[in-house]
Amino acid sequence: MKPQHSDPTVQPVPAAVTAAVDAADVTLSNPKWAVLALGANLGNRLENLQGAIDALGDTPGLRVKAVSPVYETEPWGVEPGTQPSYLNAVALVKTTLPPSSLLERAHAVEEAFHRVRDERWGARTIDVDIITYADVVSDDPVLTLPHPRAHQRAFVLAPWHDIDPEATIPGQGPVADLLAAVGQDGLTARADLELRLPE
Ligand code: A4P
Ligand code: MG
Repeated sequence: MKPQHSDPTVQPVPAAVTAAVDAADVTLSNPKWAVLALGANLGNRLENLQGAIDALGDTPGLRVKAVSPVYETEPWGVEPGTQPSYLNAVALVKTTLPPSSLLERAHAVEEAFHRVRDERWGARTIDVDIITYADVVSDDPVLTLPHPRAHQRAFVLAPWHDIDPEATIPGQGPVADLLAAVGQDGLTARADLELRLPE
């Protein structure tokens, strides 16, 4: 069953978004694994995360294969007390979309949730970042792979480790080691909240 979006900041993904991605659905010969990090600290945060996962699952050429537990996390990169806390999670996807189309799709999903970009690291209804795409390494600022800050962030590493304990970040090392190095301060596992795979 699709989530009921009772919060005014949560909107169903318009058909136009899916249609726009159809045009960009350039297929590769074989699907690749990608790791997506999701974060929300405005509106109904859990519904926003679930809605984004469902919208990603509706993408031609993309299957959501695993969804992590949910963590409540202190905002990173801002003055303490100036932003609501986040809910963060990680999704493992398999996709025939090339990286640029996957980023386009991530942005379309963010826009469908009325995300407003007014300041860097500002509060947001939903953020969808690409953490890794196969073993691609790129320093292109439009799409930096792996995500340049993922290895420093417990709110990415902890949920990722939960669903793939053997994962590694190309150029950085095993997620388990990176998580041990950064620690889990500011993170609370929310066992009372659960995200579902798209139907
Ligand atoms: N971009 C480059 N590489 C990537 C990538 N691998 N994935 C570009 C996604 N986007 C990538 O992102 C800015 C630009 O980064 C995009 O135009 C894209 O082309 P954005 O989503 O518009 O803005 P942002 O997310 O505010 O900026 P940034 O620098 O990506 O922020 P971060 O690093 O993602 O941090 N605290 C907690 N507890 N939990 C969070 O989820 N998130 C942030 C955002 C800050 N603090 C947080 C959390
Ligand atoms: Mg982002």
